Amino acid sequence: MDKTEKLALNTLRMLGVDAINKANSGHPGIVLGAAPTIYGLYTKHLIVNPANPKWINRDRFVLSAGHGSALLYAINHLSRFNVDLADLKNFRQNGKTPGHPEYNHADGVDATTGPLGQGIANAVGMAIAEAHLAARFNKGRLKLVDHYTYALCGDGDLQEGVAQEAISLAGHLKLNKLIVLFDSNDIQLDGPTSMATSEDHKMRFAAAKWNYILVKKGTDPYAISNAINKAKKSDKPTLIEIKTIIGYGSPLANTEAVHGAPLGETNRADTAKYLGYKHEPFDVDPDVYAHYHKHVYERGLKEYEKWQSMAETYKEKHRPEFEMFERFIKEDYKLQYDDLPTYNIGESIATRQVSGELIKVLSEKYPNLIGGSADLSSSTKAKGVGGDFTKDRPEGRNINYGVREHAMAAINNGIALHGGLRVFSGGFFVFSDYMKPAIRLSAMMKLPVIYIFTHDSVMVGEDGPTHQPIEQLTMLRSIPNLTVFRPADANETVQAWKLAMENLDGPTVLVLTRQSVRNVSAFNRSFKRGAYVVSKEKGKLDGVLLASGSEVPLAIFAQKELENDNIFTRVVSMPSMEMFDKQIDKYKEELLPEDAKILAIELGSPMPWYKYTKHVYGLNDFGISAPKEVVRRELKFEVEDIVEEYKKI
Ligand SMILES: Cc1ncc(C[n+]2csc(CCOP(=O)(O)OP(=O)(O)O)c2C)c(N)n1
Ligand SMILES: [Mg+2]
Repeated sequence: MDKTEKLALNTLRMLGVDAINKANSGHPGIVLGAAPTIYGLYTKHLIVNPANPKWINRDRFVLSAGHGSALLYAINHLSRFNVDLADLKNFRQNGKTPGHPEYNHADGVDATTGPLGQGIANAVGMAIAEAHLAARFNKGRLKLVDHYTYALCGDGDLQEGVAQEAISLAGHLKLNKLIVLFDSNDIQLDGPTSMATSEDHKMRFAAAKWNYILVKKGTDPYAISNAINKAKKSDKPTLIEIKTIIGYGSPLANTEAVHGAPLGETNRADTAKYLGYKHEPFDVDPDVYAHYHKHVYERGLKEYEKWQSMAETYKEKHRPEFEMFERFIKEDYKLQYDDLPTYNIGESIATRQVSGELIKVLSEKYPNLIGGSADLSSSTKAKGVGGDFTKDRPEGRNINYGVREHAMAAINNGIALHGGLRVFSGGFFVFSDYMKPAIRLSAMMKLPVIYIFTHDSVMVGEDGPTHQPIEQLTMLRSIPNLTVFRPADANETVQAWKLAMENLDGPTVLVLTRQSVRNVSAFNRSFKRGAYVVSKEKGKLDGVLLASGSEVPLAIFAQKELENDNIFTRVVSMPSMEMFDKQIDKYKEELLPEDAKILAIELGSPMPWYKYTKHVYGLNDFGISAPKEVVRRELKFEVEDIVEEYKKI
């Protein structure tokens, strides 16, 4: 490395260290150790355009080891993304540079990371999106989509289960444009990795059908760059294990003490001395800016301009395809109710079945809709159209995630982050527990992903309590910015799917039945308000039966029984608490009058309903393994039980 290169690399290190010192909080170990990796990647490989940071064909970079945020902000500053010195000085202080990288704060952050392991799966999702879009749109040498996806991970990322799920699928799918850089320093938060693992990474990745490359000298950006060159030639995804020293150059190097505590003044001074770095904190040499400008900014800009002129040619030669591509990117689709099927009142059908039929219809309207299930598509009916997405047929729109729920959710976050595609997943509702960490991140990142969960209550029956959800609705309804629908019947399912497709500001969950339910609703303009009167009182209002999902038809039967005793109730269907909670008070009060008796009914934990009423009929225990009719009887969810409960009030 020449003098400027050395200074550029050390500036990257020290900007991170100084931001952490100023904040008196952060993780300098990875900054000092992995800076050569990031330097090698950004100055010699990564193709980005900081002036157009969302350019669809940019290379993606996911900092899976999110605790290295200071390193990402430092390189993004030097690369002229919209992170200025003031933002670096304001690290972790409620601004553009949060403690862990957050999507949609500063540019140049392709994913919110920090929960270890997730980022690797996000990167797998991005690589899937790239492969799929490339197969759908590229024409010979005219390649609208043709980029790499990189991730930087640490020891901790690779210890997480979600990473292994994603690694396994990536190897199977031969996602050869995925390159994971492993900051292998043999130290983690509590001490040496040897306290917790003896894994052989080479054998592990070989077993998953990955290409594996070892870089022994992790201080040498050229060695790292060469490894990336080799990785680009592989027909498999590549793990580059880069041996590094945590806290390189500092007196605390190679110890866990440097993982997550600021260096402080003295150690900063010693580190600078070791590195031969003479600049004060946040004083960047003009040569360093010029260096990054040339090797990241201008190099990227050139590629961007090449892509643009290629895209012009593409547009001339293949106008319909180009227009379709633009619609994919802009998510420029509109749906009318006339486009969707309707179901007759009185018919019985499982809502999962309705959802399966809708996916086929919606896939016509939305040619960018892709997704699949975690080995349950025959049960969940959540199956993409156009055949399977495979290594030989990446244009297929059905993804077989395997029994990998957690990675399925995290991969779908990656697909959504990539842009250009709408994505859904399917699984058993009870196993939403396996996906919670990734669902939380889709909500935090406001990603418009769709989660289909079927087998939504103890009415699953014989499979028993392990497969019978109880507390899952409570869990999901407590996640901010997540919209949960539990439609009552076929027509509500159609309306929920429509709103899910129209929700571009966050994830939507559809909670569907395994068993047939009687269709009791017609299209209702108030459905989108989250709750509405599905069956009016036939006389002077005595009270309200408030329910969701399969308990709505049940409530309507109870309403009829009560009428025989001249007790007139109103049945309110509440498919979505989140939507209802956003309504104006007047609507809420009209629907659920303050002085009315309200009985909420749901086959699940009663907890979420107490904000609407103190009378809740739910389940406070696990279910039982028995035919669903027996379960209903044993758990007292027959019509007469509801009637009796209401009369008690
Ligand atoms: C899911 C999850 N669990 C725990 C943590 C807390 N945590 C952050 S970094 C870290 C250690 C990671 O070790 P490694 O990846 O080797 O990073 P290094 O110490 O080398 O920087 C832990 C436990 C986390 N961020 N995410
Ligand atoms: Mg480590």
